This record gives sequence, structure tokens and C-alpha cells, in this order.
Amino acid sequence: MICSAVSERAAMFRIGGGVLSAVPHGSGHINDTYLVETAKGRFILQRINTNVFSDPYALTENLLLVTSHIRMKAALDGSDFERCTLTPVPAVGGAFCAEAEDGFWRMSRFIEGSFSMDRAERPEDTYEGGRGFGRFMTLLSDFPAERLHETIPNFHNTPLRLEAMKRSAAEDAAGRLSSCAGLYEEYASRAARYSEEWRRLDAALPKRVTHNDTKINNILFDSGTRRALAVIDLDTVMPGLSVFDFGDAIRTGAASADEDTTSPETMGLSVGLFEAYARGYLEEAKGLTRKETEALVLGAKMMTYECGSRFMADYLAGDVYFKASRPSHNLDRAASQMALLRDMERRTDELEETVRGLARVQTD
Ligand code: ADP
Ligand code: GN1
Ligand code: MG
Repeated sequence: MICSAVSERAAMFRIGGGVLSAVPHGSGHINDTYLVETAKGRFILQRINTNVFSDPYALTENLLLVTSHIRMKAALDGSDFERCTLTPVPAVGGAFCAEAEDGFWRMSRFIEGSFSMDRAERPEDTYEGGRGFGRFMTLLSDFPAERLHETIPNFHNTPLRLEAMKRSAAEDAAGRLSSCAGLYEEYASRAARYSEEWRRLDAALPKRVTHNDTKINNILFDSGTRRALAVIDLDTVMPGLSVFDFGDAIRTGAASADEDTTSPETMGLSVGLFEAYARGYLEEAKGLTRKETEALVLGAKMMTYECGSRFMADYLAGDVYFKASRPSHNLDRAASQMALLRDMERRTDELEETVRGLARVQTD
């Protein structure tokens, strides 16, 4: 199948031949993603969501800087040079993003022999996810953070996210608050506590170059070996906290149901998957401080809470940010994240003990 408008956009890039097919791909919530095939190979074509990323040139500059750095580091340690990160494809004019009447587009080579998963089901996969994101942090540990544009300021500023949620509720633009008052209250009642925790973490932990959107489907696995291959979706790589990268990955990588589930009673934390992710992460994320290790579980709760509050805010605002394919989609997501958060809160001691055990092994 060829979407002709998309083929035209693909032809803006140096793909060395005609488009054989162009089809929607993946399940990201932000950009429009297409898989494009030509006689010369396969490519990922994306329309950048400029409501979310207001400066496509800043985004492109970050992408080039980060992918070159990772490729160089991978080449030095003998890793798979071709498939270790995204390879941006230039547009016909030479720039790495192209403007059309319907917005800004960019392209990268499709990483062959890879796949992504929306939720991990096997501890081996989650362990690999942890290794992948841990290694990502280590590869960027010597990257000069000041060279990066802050593509979304205050992206993981939980207190500001909570204020935004409260504003959405006060405005009630879509007239939805009365239908979800109980769930909203569960979110709002935790705001003071988590805002205080957030400020404590922000003051105590080092800023590192982090990914900031470590959903498990933002990592590609090798189809043959099922090992972590490349971290993708690099639009939010900015200075941030390691524990938030850890936490956001736990949200999807150690959950018992999809973020999108309509049965929140099936949602909870799998301690087995949590242990597997933490083990992989601690093996590869070199140089974490003791304070960071101690805050990993809090990072998981914080990111689940923050993401859920963003879904809640978007539901109340009338689905203006995240892609939604049904009217209750963002509400379902908010409900699933609250179910996950409640389970994490209940099991905090057990999770803390799991991390302590793993950290002891690392330092022995
Ligand atoms: P979004 O920002 O909307 O989440 P992503 O960049 O994460 O978009 O892409 C969506 C999905 O497309 C990913 O989860 C992955 O499955 C797939 N994908 C993206 N880039 C590549 C690539 N270079 N090679 C293979 N698959 C890719
Ligand atoms: C978005 O782009 P994607 O689908 O990987 C969002 C994340 C949320 C996630 C929730 C730039 O991630 O912050 O955690 O949805 N990305 C942006 O699924 O807002
Ligand atoms: Mg993505």
C-alpha cells in the first residue's frame, strides 16, 4: 500500500529511488511515523509534532549531536556500529529535516533485524531493556550537556505538571470532570507529597544527560538475539535525573498490563520484571551515586504518577496532546497509571529491598 501524500514527503529525502510502499508504523503518542520502502532499503519517515516540539531545527541539531556521539563511542568499543543508534537521512537540500505545507518531516534508516515492544512480558526482555537504557546513560556520560537544546523545558518538572493538571480541572474545557471526579481526586490528593519529594530529589541528585522518555517501546531489540540494540526516540534527550529514566522505563517495562488497558484491575507491578530491569540497569549505568541508587524506587513512583497526571490533564482538556483513538483513551491511561502507582506504593519496602540486594551485588 502506498499513501501518496506520504510518498511525496519521502521523496524530499535522499532515498535513492522511487517509493515502493509507505505505511503507518509503531504506536508512539507524539509524532506520525511511517515505514517507507524503496529498492535501496527501508526508512522511517516522521512528521514532527510541532505542537509538542516547537523548534524542529533544535530537535534536529540534538539528534545529530547525540547519534554521532553514540556512534563514535560504539565504534571505539567494537559494538554494532550500524545498528547502535539512529542514522538520520539528509533531505535533498542537505539539511536533516524538511519543511512541507503540512509541517516538518525527517527521516532515518530503518534499523533492520530489530523490533520494539509496547510492554515487556519476559524478564529476559526487561533485563535487556535495563541494560540498553543503562548503557545509553553511560555512553552519554562524557557528552557536554550544555551543547543540547532543551527541547521541552521543564519536561519532568512534576510540581509544574501537577499545577497544569489542576488548571485543566479548574477550566474543565471538555466538560469531563464530573465523570472522573473520583480518579481526579486520587491524583490531586497526592500532589503535595510528590511535589515535595520531587524538590528533594532535584536538589540532591546530579544532572546527567538523560533520555527522558524511556518507554520500553523506545528501545529496539535485535530480532535474532533479543538483545537491546539501540535507544531511539531521541527528541527529549536533555539534562535530567537518572532516576526518572529508570522510573519511566519501569512504568511500561515492569507493568502487568498495557498503559492503554481498559481493565485497570489487571494493572500492577511485576516484581520479577522490576528486578530484571533494575539488574540490567545497574550493570550498565556506570557511576551512579548512592543517593541515586536509593532513589530508584521513588523515581518509578514519581514517573508513574507524573505520566498518569499528564493523561488526566489531557483527558480534562479534551485530548489535545497525546494521540487518542477513543474518547476515554486518556482516562483509561490515567486509570491504569493510578492502579500501577497504588501497587508500587503498597510494595515500596519490597522494591527498596530488591534494589538494595542488587546494589550490594554490584559493589561486592
Ligand atoms: P514517537 O515519538 O511518536 O513515539 P518513535 O520515534 O518512538 O515515535 O517511533 C515509533 C516507533 O517506530 C518505535 O516505537 C519503533 O517501533 C519504530 N521505529 C522508529 N524508528 C525506527 C528505526 N530507525 N528503525 C526501526 N524502527 C523504528
Ligand atoms: C509520549 O513519544 P512517546 O509515545 O514515546 C510522551 C512521554 C510519555 C508517553 C506516555 C514527548 O511518549 O513523555 O511518557 O507518551 N512523549 C512526549 O506513553 O511527551
Ligand atoms: Mg516513541
